[in-house]
Amino acid sequence: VEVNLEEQFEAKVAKDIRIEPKDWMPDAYRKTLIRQISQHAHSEIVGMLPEGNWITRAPSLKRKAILLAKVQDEAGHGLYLYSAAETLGASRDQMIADLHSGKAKYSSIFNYPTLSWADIGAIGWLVDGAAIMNQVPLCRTSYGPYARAMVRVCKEESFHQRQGFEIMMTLCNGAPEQKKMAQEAFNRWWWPTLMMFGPKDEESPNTEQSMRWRIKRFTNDELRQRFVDMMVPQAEFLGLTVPDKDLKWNEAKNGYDYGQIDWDEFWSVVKGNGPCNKQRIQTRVKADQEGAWVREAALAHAEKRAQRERQ
Ligand code: FAQ
Repeated sequence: VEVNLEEQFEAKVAKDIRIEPKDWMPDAYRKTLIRQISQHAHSEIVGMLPEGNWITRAPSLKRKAILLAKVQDEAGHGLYLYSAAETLGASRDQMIADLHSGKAKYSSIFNYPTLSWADIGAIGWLVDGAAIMNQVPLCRTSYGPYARAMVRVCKEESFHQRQGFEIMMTLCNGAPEQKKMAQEAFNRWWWPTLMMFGPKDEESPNTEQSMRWRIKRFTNDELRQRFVDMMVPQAEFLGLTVPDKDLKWNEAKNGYDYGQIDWDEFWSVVKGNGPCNKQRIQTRVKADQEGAWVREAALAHAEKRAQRERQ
C-alpha cells in the first residue's frame, strides 16, 4: 500500500497537482516543508525588528504611517506561515519555543543593524526585492497551503519594494548628504542580501530533493543570478554604485558576473554570531514574556464565554 501511495504522490507532484494537508505525503516531504515554512515564518517575525527600530524616527508622518503598515504586513505574513506549518502537524508553541531557544533558523539578513533612515529604503528595495524573487516561484510550490499563502504575501511584498525604491529615489535626488546616506546603506546591504538566497548550489544540502518535490522551483544560484541582473540597472537608474569591483556584464551568459560572496560571514551569521543575533532573540523572548498576560486573559475570557453558552 505504501508503495502505491508514494507513486500517487509522485504522480501528483509531476502533474503540478497541489498536495493538500489531508493527502498522504512522505514523512521527509512533511519534515522539509515544516522546516522551510517555519524558518520563513520566523524570518517574517524577526524581520519586523530592524525596521521597527525606525518607526518612531521616520522623517515624516506619512513615512511613519507607511512603515507602520509595512511592518504590520510582515506580522501578518508570519501568522499565515505559522498556520500553513500547523496544517502539517507542527505545533505553534513548539515552533516559537525553537525560535526563542536559538534552535530554529531564520533569514541571516535580519541580523544586521539599521543604522540610518536610508537603511529602511535599502531594506525595502533590496531585501524585499530578494524576497519577491524567491517567493514568486513559491506561489507554484507543490504544497497547497504554502502556495496560496505566497500569493497574498507577494502582492504585499511588491508594495514594500516600491516603497523602498521610492525612499532611495528621494534620497538620491536630494542633497549630497542624502545621496551619500543612500550609497552607504547600499554598501551595507548589498552583500548580505545576496546571502539571503542561501549557500551555493553545490553546498546546498536541501536543493536537489526540494527541486524534485517541486517545493523549490529554482535553485539558490539561479535566483541569486536573476536578482543581480534585475538590480544592477535599478542601481544605475538611482545613480548608485554597486559595491562590487568584479561586477561585469557577461555577454555569453546574458547576465552579470559578480564577485565572491563572503561565505564565512554567512555561516557565522547563520550560526548565531552576526552583529544582532543575540539582540533579536532577546527582543522576541521579551515580547513573548510581556505578552503572556494577554494570552492568559484571552483564554480566560474565551473559557468564561463558553461556560455561559453551556448554561
Ligand atoms: N539565512 O540547503 P539550503 C522575508 C540554511 S524574506 C539563514 O540551501 P533550503 C520577507 C537553510 O535553512 C526571508 N539560514 O536550504 C521580509 C539550511 O538549514 P537547515 C525569508 C539559511 O531551505 C522582507 C541550510 O542553510 N524567506 O522574510 C539561509 O533548500 C523584509 C542549507 O541551505 C524565506 O524563508 C539564510 N539566508 O534553501 C520580511 C523563503 N539560507 O534547515 C521583513 C523560503 C539557507 O538544513 C522585511 N525559503 N539557510 O538546517 C527558501 O526559499 C529556502 O528555505 C532558502 C534556503 C532558499 C532560504
